Amino acid sequence: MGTNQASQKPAISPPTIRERTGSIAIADIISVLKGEITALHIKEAFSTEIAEEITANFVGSPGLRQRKDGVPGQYVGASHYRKDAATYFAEAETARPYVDALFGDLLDPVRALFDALKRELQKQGIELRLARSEHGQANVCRALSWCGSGTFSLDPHDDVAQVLCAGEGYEISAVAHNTVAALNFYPSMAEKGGNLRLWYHKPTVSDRKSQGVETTGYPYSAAYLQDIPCREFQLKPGDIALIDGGFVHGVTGQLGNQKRRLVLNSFFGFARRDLVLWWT
Ligand SMILES: O=C(O)CCC(=O)C(=O)O
Ligand SMILES: [Fe+2]
Repeated sequence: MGTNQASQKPAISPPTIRERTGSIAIADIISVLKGEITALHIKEAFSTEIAEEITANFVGSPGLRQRKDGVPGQYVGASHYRKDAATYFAEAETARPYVDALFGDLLDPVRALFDALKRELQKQGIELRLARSEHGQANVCRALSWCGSGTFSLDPHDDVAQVLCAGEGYEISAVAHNTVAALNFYPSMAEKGGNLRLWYHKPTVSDRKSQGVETTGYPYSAAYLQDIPCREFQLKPGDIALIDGGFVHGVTGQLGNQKRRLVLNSFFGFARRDLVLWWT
């Protein structure tokens, strides 16, 4: 008998989803970190003024680059995806002034969240810090504008494979055994589309192997996902989405050419009981 197709059907994990308007609560962030909440969508979480300033600074940034790693997009900052630690941390150091400049003279809302979470975790005897190596330290966020064409502007993927397979010199690999929380701030959205779609499925290592995405978690095919229920978050500038990055997710295609979709993204999770690492 050949491979039993039935046994390879992807398992469905019903998510716990919270949506609300206003400020993000530290307790909810910790619930995502602990795997109690799958996705948290906060509408109008930061001001339009900050959103517009970040977007203008991104568009005019001298640090704006085109991704060349097979994921279509433009960015400011550094991504650890498919990079060894020496390359990633060196890039993070080089990009830091450009990432900082995205916020101009305004308060950086991502750093404000990082600082608030750090204070709360400290009270619980848990350290929160940026991932680091002898080559440098991660930045608090990276800015990305996805430009894939077709059904998705960012293809369906999970954020765990790249952490699990991060390789030599990284301290983040340990986080892959816990929840990899993916934090997204949205300063700008396209007129239509650009929704964050979350499938109710958390791939295992063998699921990834079967799909040929063991080390990247990217991209999952339409055929693989076709029978899995999903949910879409319709985002507006000023929204935050915080998800368990182990669930398959992607960004739907965008329509309209007046506005570009922009996300500030970071990852964090428990490396040890008393240590939460943060990186991009
Ligand atoms: O842009 C988004 O909404 C999601 C970004 C994302 O999934 C990622 O950077 O891994
Ligand atoms: Fe992701």
